[in-house]
Amino acid sequence: MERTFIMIKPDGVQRNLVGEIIRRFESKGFTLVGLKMLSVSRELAQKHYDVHRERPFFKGLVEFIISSPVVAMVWEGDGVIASARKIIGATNPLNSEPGTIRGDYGITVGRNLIHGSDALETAQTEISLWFTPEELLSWELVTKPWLVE
Ligand code: DAT
Ligand code: MG
Repeated sequence: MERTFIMIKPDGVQRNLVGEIIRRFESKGFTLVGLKMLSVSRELAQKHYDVHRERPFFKGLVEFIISSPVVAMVWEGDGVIASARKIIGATNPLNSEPGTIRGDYGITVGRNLIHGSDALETAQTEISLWFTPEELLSWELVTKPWLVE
């Protein structure tokens, strides 16, 4: 079953949007299989954003992610990776559609509230970077027959 890594960034936590953000993935019908709050180490932040290492915003991005606690999650379901990206919205919140998390709550790219894996391979890499296998649960929603045929 497909899984994706989602992180509520420090701004999402500080702005009391943890419940609202989790609600959107829950209401959609995806299954939460891992959840933890943590202060991110510089090393983890740098590894997570390694693809952006050469970009001018890299240093500021790492400082931001380690500045205050985050909520890290793994969500499961058919098509969850692409669907979560739609729920999250475009990278720059000024371009994100209303109804998306970034579109509803953000105005600047450096404070865009949430991270979501962008493809199957990055999802797998990110999940194993942030969670141990023991921290991930395999379970089935009792409502599943009412969500999928
Ligand atoms: P996304 O988070 O939508 O996958 P990304 O992977 O291109 O976007 O970039 C990772 C994060 O880096 C993004 O959420 C916010 C920050 N970022 C991206 N482009 C930026 C820019 N031009 N200026 C400042 N921060 C930027
Ligand atoms: Mg990205």
